[in-house]
Amino acid sequence: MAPYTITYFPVRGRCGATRIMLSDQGQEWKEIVVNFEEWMKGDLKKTCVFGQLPKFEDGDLVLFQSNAFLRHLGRRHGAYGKNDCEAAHIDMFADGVEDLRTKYLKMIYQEYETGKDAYIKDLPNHLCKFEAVLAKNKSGFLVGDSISFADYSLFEVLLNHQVLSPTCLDSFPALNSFVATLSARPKIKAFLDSEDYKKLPINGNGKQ
Ligand code: 0HH
Repeated sequence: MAPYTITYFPVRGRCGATRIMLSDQGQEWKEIVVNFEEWMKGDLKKTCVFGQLPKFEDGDLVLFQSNAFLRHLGRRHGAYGKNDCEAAHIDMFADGVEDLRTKYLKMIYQEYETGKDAYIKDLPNHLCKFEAVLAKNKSGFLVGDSISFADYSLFEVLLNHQVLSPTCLDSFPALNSFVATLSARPKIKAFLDSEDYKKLPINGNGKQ
């Protein structure tokens, strides 16, 4: 039986990075898909610690907050650095990715029509920070010489941005290479090619 369960709406949304990480780590998981009508009944919402999905279960452990899922999986599967200093840097970069994700989601859900062009124009100012980190570290990962949950999170955010603006990584060789390398990891490639991945929209409002 799969040890992990994701309960979420039928979107990639805030579970995109978790699913990519689980795939790459060779893990199986069960999906419980919650549709709009079911959610609006309100019963499930009442059981969610912050009144929101996604929910992640690892046996008896029940988690909310998608970045907590990534951190938990990082600890479980050796993707949280080799020591406390690496872990601290991984946290730092994961929070940097979260800042970019939050800006992206605000644009997608609140100001797509009015703010998309300005968002894309400003994007290099955010991407250049991650470019500098990857160019400096040289291992192909954000921290140390092995993959961490922050890498999966950055990768997934970059995939979404390439849908928003297909040329957005063109002037960032390290980011381009990062996306190419992670996309080619066999288990990630198989997941990205799967119907399970392709059938889900990135966001819940049809914007991308
Ligand atoms: N910080 C949290 C995390 O990272 C944020 C969770 C969150 O925003 O886990 N949850 C939203 C859904 S994510 C939520 O529960 C956006 C996907 C939208 C998909 C369509 C939703 C259709 C059903 C209403 N939102 C519902 C709510 O707050 O009542």
